[in-house]
Amino acid sequence: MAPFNHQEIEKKWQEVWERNPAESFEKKGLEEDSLYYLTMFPYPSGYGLHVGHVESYAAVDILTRRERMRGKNVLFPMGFDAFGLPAENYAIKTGIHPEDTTKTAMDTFRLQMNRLGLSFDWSREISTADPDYYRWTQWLFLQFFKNDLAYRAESNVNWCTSCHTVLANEQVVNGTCERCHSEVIQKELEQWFFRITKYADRLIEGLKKIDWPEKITAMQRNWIGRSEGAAIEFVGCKQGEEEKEFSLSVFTTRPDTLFGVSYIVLAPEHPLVDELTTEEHYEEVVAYRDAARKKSELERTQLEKDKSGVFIGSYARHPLSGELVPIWTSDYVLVNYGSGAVMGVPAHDERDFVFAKKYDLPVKQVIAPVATEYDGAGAFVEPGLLVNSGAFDGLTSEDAKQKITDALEVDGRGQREVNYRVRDWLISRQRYWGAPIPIIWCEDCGPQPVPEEDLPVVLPRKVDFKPTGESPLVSSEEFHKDVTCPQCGKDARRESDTMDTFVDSSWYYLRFADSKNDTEFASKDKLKFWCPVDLYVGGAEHAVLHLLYSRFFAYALHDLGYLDFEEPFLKLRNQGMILGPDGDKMSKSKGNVINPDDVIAQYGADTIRMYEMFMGPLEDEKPWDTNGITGVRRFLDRVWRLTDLVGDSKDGELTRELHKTVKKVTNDLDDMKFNTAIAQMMSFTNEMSTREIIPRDVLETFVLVLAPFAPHVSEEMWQQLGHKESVFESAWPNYNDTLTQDELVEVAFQINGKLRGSAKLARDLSKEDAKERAFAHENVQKFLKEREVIQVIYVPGKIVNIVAK
Ligand code: ANZ
Ligand code: ZN
Repeated sequence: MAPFNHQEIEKKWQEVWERNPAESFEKKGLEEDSLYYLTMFPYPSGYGLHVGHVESYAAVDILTRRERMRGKNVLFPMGFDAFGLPAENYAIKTGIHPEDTTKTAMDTFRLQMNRLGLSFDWSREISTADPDYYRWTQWLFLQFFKNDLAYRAESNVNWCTSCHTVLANEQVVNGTCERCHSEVIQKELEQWFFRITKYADRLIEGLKKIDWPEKITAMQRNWIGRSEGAAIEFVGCKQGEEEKEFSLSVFTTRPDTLFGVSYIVLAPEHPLVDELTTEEHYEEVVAYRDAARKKSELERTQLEKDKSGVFIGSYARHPLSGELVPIWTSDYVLVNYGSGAVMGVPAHDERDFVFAKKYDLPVKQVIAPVATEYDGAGAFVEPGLLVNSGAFDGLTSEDAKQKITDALEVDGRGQREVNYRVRDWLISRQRYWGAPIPIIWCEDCGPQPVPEEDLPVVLPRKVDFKPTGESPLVSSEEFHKDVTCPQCGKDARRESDTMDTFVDSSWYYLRFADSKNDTEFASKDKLKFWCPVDLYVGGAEHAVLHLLYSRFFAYALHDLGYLDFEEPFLKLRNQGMILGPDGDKMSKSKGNVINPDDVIAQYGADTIRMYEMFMGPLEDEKPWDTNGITGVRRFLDRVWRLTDLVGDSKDGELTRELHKTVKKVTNDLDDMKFNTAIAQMMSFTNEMSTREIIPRDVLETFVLVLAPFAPHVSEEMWQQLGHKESVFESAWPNYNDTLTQDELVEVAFQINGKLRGSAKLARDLSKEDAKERAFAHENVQKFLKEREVIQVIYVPGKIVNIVAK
């Protein structure tokens, strides 16, 4: 029998599946029988699909097809995250409109996905750049606006010097732009924000309810960064001709160290710097502040970075001891965290220690280690017992935190406070290719929401793309200026910023539930039927962007009464990165990029699907291996040739192996262990290949198990085996558990070569288990007594020999 012609059979079956999507893939079902499986929808880049996309799509397609064979009704949709900067930057360079490049790219992606035999439900396809979609993105913005979850504020924002737009904190990576890696500077600008901070606590709490990789939940927890502590009021005293006092609040997570304060630091931008700087120090302070403004947040806060600062001439009075400590300004204190002021405790904080050593400030120990002694060589940052702290001496750090805060609270010199690292989400962008923010600016009435019946606010096609720092939409007279105030009817201007594309992707999974609805973003019934998502698969790079924003959206929409759940993605798994054959990250410049189209053309869709699942655990990083690809193709060829060997016969051993295989694949798929499931199928195929005749039922059952992995070959074999219906119309096979048990054999237990007992054990029992059985044997225990065991030799299926002194 010739090797199968993948081009021929793939084309044949993809056409059939496309013609009968409902019959092939969608079964009617009850809500309890319905699952929602999702992979992160792609940005349709001009480069087309890469092997990393294939990895997550193939994995979820396999699970989807398997669940459908189990009678489940699985929603497995696909669409495009179509707005975004690459298409706009390309337009600036070439003049080709983003709408056109995006459309071409989406056509390519769709074609490539179909060539992989992915069973997406294309009837629900969405594109976030489609007015039918962004109409609802805008509508959601308006709900947030009306409920005080979207607001406009002036603040110090991240500005990318090359993209000419503001960025959310989540898009600044090591002080550079997440997209183009250019420098990010701070600018004082008025922008639109979503009030994600309102949900900080619930977004932390909710992490306990979902089945996500620990790494991702930890990243979200850190990003939200909840800190419990106290705001403590010092009194800033300005001396001179005119004595003045100011209340100076610091935020600390360590109120137990209050008696160790030897100075106060204000952020350079703190308003009290102006009030408290004495004339003598004025020039130096202003120069310092100007220098600080040019640094990025990362430069300012990194532990390793040299600390700098200047004394501003005034002193602060300690709330409990009444002592006066000098006030400094330093850029290691950030203005927008806590109160922008810190109490310096050099003995117990590393940054403060470095600062105090540099400027010769006192180091006062107030916490003693429980077991060791403080040597003064660095900061002792652990909790311990209080010393040099007056009435609080002897308390543990934990107790002292409470007692000291209580003492401060009595007369209002401090109170408990929780701070969060996360900032509100800055969502306005001064760019073209995004959803317009549906707001109209009126000189008299201020920002007015566009009436819902006027949605969508359509992105005009004709604009000047050149980035100027202002949105390109300003260049469209018709869009920007031909507009009246919905409130008073006066001439007005339309908001020209567009939304961060992460707004589009924060709710797309909801639209899939009801993607054609033109009266609601999705109907309550459909949302209830399909959502939340049961399984979500995508890259780990979205840990704090998309995955945090989507959770915020779901919580907010839940509270506004649109959703009956809070968590959008019940189970999350990340696929690991596929590296080039050289073990490096794939990149055009290194020339190590594998194009899935080439692999499909040469080896077939079934081969690339199975190979990528066989490379290793889904979540691992793994290099491409061309030998591996040919190995998988050879395996499929071998399976294919088995059709010739089918006959009427019985084969007890093969049947037993078959049941083992069904069991292993079933359980491995439940655990998403694709590689070990495939390894079992391979070893079973080797076993079948040794036979002259293979019982028909054995091969048929095997084809059913193989089908989700290699749908084309399986469908073709199924037809050759005489079936009229699609293999995917058949039920996933059951296994007989007693048949999967290993055969038991008599194993001898020896001590120094003398027989002391025996037991019936599985032929391939592990050494650990076999040892355990031997040591548990009564007679072995009797002869072993207190003797020292030197070695245990195990020959599976034969003996366990204990060597003892
Ligand atoms: C005194 C102290 C003593 C502190 C000690 C720590 C250890 P997290 O966990 O990040 O919330 N801090 C407060 N506001 C700050 C700001 N705007 N910029 C830089 N640092 C700031 O850290 C809270 C701690 O960071 C606070 O507790 C404060 O230093 C500092 F043994 O206060 B601590
Ligand atoms: Zn008006």
